[in-house]
Amino acid sequence: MIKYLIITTVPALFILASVIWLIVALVRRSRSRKVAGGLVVVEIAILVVLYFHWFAPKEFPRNYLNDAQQSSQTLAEAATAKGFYIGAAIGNPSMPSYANLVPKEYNSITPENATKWRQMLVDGKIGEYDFTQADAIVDYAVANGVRVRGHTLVWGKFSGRTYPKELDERIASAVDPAAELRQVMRDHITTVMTHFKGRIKVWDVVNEPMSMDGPYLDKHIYLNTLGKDYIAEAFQIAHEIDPSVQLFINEQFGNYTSEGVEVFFDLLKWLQEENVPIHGVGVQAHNIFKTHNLDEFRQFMNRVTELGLLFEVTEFDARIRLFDAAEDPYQAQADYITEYARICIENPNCIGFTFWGLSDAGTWFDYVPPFSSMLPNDPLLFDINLHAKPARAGIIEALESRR
Ligand code: 9MR
Repeated sequence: MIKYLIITTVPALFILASVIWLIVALVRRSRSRKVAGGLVVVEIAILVVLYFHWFAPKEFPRNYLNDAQQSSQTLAEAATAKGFYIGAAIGNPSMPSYANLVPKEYNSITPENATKWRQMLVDGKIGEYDFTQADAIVDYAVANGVRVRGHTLVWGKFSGRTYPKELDERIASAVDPAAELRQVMRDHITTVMTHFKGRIKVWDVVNEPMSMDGPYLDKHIYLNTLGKDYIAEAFQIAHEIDPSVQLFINEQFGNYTSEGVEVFFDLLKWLQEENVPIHGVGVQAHNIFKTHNLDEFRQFMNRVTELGLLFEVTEFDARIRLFDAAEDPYQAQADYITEYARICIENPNCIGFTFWGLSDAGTWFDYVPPFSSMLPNDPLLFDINLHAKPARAGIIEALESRR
C-alpha cells in the first residue's frame, strides 16, 4: 500500500513542481522557462502514453463466443466427482447470477463481504449483530448442497471497513489493552462460529497477517497489542468452539519467492511447533498488476503441503488487461487460469479453487480505483452475460484427470 502511494504520489508531486516552475519562469520571463516548458511537454507526452496503455477503455475480440460448449458435465459436477471445490465469492444474495450459476457450476461459495466482522454489525457497534445478509447467502448455499467458506474472523487491516472502528477506540482507552482485545476477539469468534455452526465448515480464521509493505507481519491493532500470539489464539478459540471445522490462514502473494514468503513459512512452522490447530493455507491469487510465475506457485504449494497442510486458492482473479499483448487476450487469459487451476487440482492436498466473484459483472476491480478506470477488468470465469469463458472447459478437463 505504501509502495503504491509512493509510486503515484512522487510522480504527481514532480509534475506539480515542474508546472509551478514553468509558471514562475514565465511570470519572471526567466531563461529557465524553456527548460521548464520542455520538461512539462515531456511529462504530458508520458501521461498520454500511459493513459492509452492503462486507462483508455479497450475492447478485445470475444472469439470464445463462437465455440460450442462441449463438456458433458458442469463444473460443479466435475468438481464434486473428484471431491474438489470450485467456488465463487458472492457479493449480493439477490444477484440473479447466484441462482443461475450456483449450484449448477460452483459447488462452493464464499460470502465476499457478508461474514466480515464490520459487515455483520449494526452501525458498527461491537456485540450488536445482524446476520440477515450473511444468512441469506449461506442458507441458499446450504439448501443446495453447496459448501460455504467463511471469510473472515480476524483481519486487522482497514479499520471501519473490515473490523469496527470502535475497536481502535476501545483498545486505546483500555486499562489492560491485551486482556480487552483477547476478550473481544473471543466473543466475536464465539458468536459468529456458533451462529453458523453446521452451515460453515471451513473458515479463514486469520486473513492477511503479512504486511503489504515488506517482509514482516502486518503491524496492526492485533499484532501491536498481542504480538504474533494473536494468530495462535484465534485458531485455538475457533478450534475450541467447533473442532470439526477446517481452519485456514489466508494470504495474498504477488510473488511466491519473495522474502515475505519465508517469513510466512516461519510463521506456519511456529504455529505447528506450538501445536496450534491450523488445517490449511489459502492463497488469494489476485492477479492485479502482473501475472504470477506458475512454477513458483507450484513450488510454494508443494512446500505448504509438505508441512501436512491443506491448500486452497481462495480468491482468484486475473484482469484481462494483463493479457492485452496477446493476439487473443481472452484465450490467453483462459490458458493462464486453466494452468493455475490445473496445478492446484493435480495436488491431492489442494481441495479448492475459488474465483473472487461469480462473473465479470461482479468484480471488485470494477468499483475500486484505479482499476475502476481501467476497463474492462473481466477477470473471472463467466462473462457479464454469464457465458462461460474458455477456462471453464480447461478446468473441467483438469478435474477429470484428478486422481
Ligand atoms: O471484494 C471485497 C470488496 O468488496 C471489499 O470492499 C473489500 C474490503 O472489505 O474486500 C474485498 O475482498 C478482499 C478480501 O476480503 C480479502 N482479500 C482481498 C479482496 C479484494 O480486495
